[in-house]
Amino acid sequence: MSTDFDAVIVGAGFGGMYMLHRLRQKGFAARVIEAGSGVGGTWYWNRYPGARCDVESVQYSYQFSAELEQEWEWTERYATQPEILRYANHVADRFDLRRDIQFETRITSAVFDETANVWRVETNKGDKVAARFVITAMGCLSSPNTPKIEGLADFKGPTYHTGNWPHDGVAFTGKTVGVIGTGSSAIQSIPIMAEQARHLTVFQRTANYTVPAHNKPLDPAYVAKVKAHYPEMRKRAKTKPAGIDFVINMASAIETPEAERRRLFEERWAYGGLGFMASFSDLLLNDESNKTAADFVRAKIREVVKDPKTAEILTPKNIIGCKRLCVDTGYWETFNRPNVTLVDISDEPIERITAAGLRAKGQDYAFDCLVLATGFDAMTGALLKVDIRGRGGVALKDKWREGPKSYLGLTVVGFPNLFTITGPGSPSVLTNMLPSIEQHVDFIADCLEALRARGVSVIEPIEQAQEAWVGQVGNAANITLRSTCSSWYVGANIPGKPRVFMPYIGGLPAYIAACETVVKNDYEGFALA
Ligand code: NA7
Repeated sequence: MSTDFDAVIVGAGFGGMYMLHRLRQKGFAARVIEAGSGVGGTWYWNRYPGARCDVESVQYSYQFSAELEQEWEWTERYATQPEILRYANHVADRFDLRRDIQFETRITSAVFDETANVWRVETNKGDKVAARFVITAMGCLSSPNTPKIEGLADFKGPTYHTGNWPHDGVAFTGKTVGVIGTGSSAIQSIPIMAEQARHLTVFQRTANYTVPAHNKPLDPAYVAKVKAHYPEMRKRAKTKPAGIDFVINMASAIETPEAERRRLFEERWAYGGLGFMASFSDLLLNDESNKTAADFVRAKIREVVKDPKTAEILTPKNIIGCKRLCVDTGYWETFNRPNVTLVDISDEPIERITAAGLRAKGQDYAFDCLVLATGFDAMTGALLKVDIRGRGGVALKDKWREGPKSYLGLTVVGFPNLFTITGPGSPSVLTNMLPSIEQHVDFIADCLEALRARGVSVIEPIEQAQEAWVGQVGNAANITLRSTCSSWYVGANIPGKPRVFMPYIGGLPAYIAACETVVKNDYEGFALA
């Protein structure tokens, strides 16, 4: 049966762009379908003030092309959203990707035709495309979560979601603003919105931990050094669980004498960034060790925030690093400003949104603009918005009713020739996304090449292999404290979503080794036909 393309790739973020490039290199015909009008995925949509990557720019970048690494100049330790988007556009131009990307088009359905062994893909623009493979590159945090708060449509002012921000920006100057949420997006945007707005009211359901970024312009001498040693740095990063090249102190927090422990925390705090959680190796393994880090950060909040009552509300009660740790610039300091009010809504949900603002705990709050910094239906949200049907017409959303199950986070039983880049069951959001994406893309491209060489047209995981992998993902999650709190990692932010720890927490090196073993053993765990 002839097809329009060997592969349809869904999404033109970093995953989709590199997938297209690799497939072209191997002589496959591919079409990328992208909802936005440009490339960049996460960095195309998340344009809220202060949006930045919390992995350092020299590490959050592609490594497949040495020329690209050498020619691109990052300007700050943590790149801003506009800079990352410029980078994505540069990559698209440099590798001439746009001619195979269909923009402003959403895939509505992908149905596997078992008689012809092809995927039949339909879009909201009326396209009907047949392809041997469907490869999703839809991002893990790309389906914004708009909470079902009563009266949301009644608000008379503009409502913005951080994950789908207006492209022309928003002028808050002279305005009063209400923000719901205190996750990473809020923590990055609140300090900037507070500088612009006449008054900012922050509605906090759960206090969050954040570590200072200590962002700064990159020193040209440092950049030159990185450029001279990129391959070594990338190689080292792949030996680290998070795929980020920072030093992990292998000592136990609780077994380290208090003065020394404090010195090490202070050192990491002064350096800034996510490496704080690598101060000791057991911070996410036992409560007592975790408490040493949590208490350290709690004390920092009390040092910074002048009003003791506000400091108390801002102080997280849960485990540090259980919800994703945030990285900030001036977050807690912002609550010392006279034009910022913090409202604790931890004990009672917001009653309703009103025409003038919102009502919480029996009190009315008025503001001109409402910002929903309420996160995403993570990891499965974007995938399940598409009507994906495998063998027997079974829908993926039914197959995953009890939570996502996959083989290697890449493939699903009953869904032949479907690959999910950074899908649930892969390290993805627990790692530096760029190397994780590249590893997935390389795996898929090599797999398609191997299938073509053997004249195989259908690949599908075997139930037993999938079950074993799901077991491994679950066992890894059970060892850490990370699976114990109500985070988006377990789907707890979306009412009704099954509680399953979705990413693989065994670390990037173990994951890469598992994939390599599968390939070495002739695509072990897959049925090839
Ligand atoms: P997050 O981290 O999911 O944060 C969402 C925030 O919104 C969080 O504080 C939530 O409180 C809050 N929220 C969500 N729904 C409600 C309702 N109904 N009422 C009050 N508060 C609510 O999303 P972000 O966009 O900040 O960050 C996502 C990731 O992007 C981040 O981890 C980085 O990887 C980059 P909760 O904590 O659920 O009580």
